[in-house]
Amino acid sequence: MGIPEKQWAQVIEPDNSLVYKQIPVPKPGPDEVLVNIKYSGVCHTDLHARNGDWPLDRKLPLIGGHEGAGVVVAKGSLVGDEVNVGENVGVKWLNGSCLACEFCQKGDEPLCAHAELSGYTVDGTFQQYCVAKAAHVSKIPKGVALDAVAPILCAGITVYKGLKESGARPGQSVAIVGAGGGLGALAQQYAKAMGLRVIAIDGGDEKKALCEQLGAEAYVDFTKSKDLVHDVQAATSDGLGPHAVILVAVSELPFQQAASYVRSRGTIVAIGLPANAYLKAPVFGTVVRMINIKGSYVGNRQDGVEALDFYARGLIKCPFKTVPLSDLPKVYELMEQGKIAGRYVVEIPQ
Ligand code: 8ID
Ligand code: ZN
Ligand code: ZN
Repeated sequence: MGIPEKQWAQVIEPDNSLVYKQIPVPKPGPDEVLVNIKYSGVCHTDLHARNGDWPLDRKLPLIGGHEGAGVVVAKGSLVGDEVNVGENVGVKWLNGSCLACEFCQKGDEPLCAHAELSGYTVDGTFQQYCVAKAAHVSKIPKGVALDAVAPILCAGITVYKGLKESGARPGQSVAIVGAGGGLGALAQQYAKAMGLRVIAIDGGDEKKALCEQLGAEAYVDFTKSKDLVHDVQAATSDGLGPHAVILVAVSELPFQQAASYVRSRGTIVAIGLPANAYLKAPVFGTVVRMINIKGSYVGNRQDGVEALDFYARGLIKCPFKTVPLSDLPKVYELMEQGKIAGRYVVEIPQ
């Protein structure tokens, strides 16, 4: 089947409006592949990119999307046998990096100063044909369904990395803040697969039902709790609070609360990126309780391999809803209202 000249895409215009239209199919450069995207997850980062609310310049006009699962249909002259036409691959947030700086050499390529970001600094996966650096696409094992695996490519890798960064050990407890959202739902599944005990924090009964289905041992509703710090600590078996806190909410308040309920010597991992927000913790309590506060940003290529391997082994089961690419504005609307339990995946027309 030939590669067409034109394709459908959701384009963010310079005035931030989203227009579904036909555009030319891009051509891969020498070190790139062209991927026929079949499905793409919709991450809250895509909404930040649409709204332009981060202190980081975006390409405009821009095609968003960075949880793309599809098939390689062409590759550049410098791409060897590591990726071949016909193989299933994932296009992630990290579209490419220099591979030569200290961070890249040490496997910290998300920190590369020359990193290209899918759906942010380069066009992403809300189009039929997407270009990505061959070195950075994730191989998707044959037999893995491309719709269900799509959310792993950002949400899955990111929370898996964040859980590793937390240092929490099997048998210990982890609070997941924003547990009913896209990252949070997957964080619960990875945490369980890693032998951790989950306290889910989110709002509303739909998210409560989802968290219980995903295996959380406790659910704290931030919209109903009169004393969130007490309720989170009380949810641990000895009342001393969770060993780790994974912050994947998109509001500032939980980033200010976590230091009050985390266990002494515990670790708070900030992953969510609410606009204009600050982390806050009392110096006294942080010192005398030896609290560790850190950030975690997506994952490197090996984190991707490992997160996909957990998935391929059937350890990560997460519900998702599928809608056509043309319905992307509706997904953003629901996301803005905090009404999405789990993830939406858009089906790309073929
Ligand atoms: O590498 C990274 N650090 C990375 C990677 C991918 C995504 C960071 N992110 C960022 C996104 O840009 C976004 O800011 O993580 C954040 C979460 O992305 P998401 O999971 O895709 O968003 P969502 O599906 O909308 O879920 C957010 C959840 O937070 C809950 C909401 O109810 C929703 O379920 N929430 C909010 I808003 N306030 C809360 C609160 N006070 C809360 N949950 C608990 N307490
Ligand atoms: Zn993302
Ligand atoms: Zn680099």
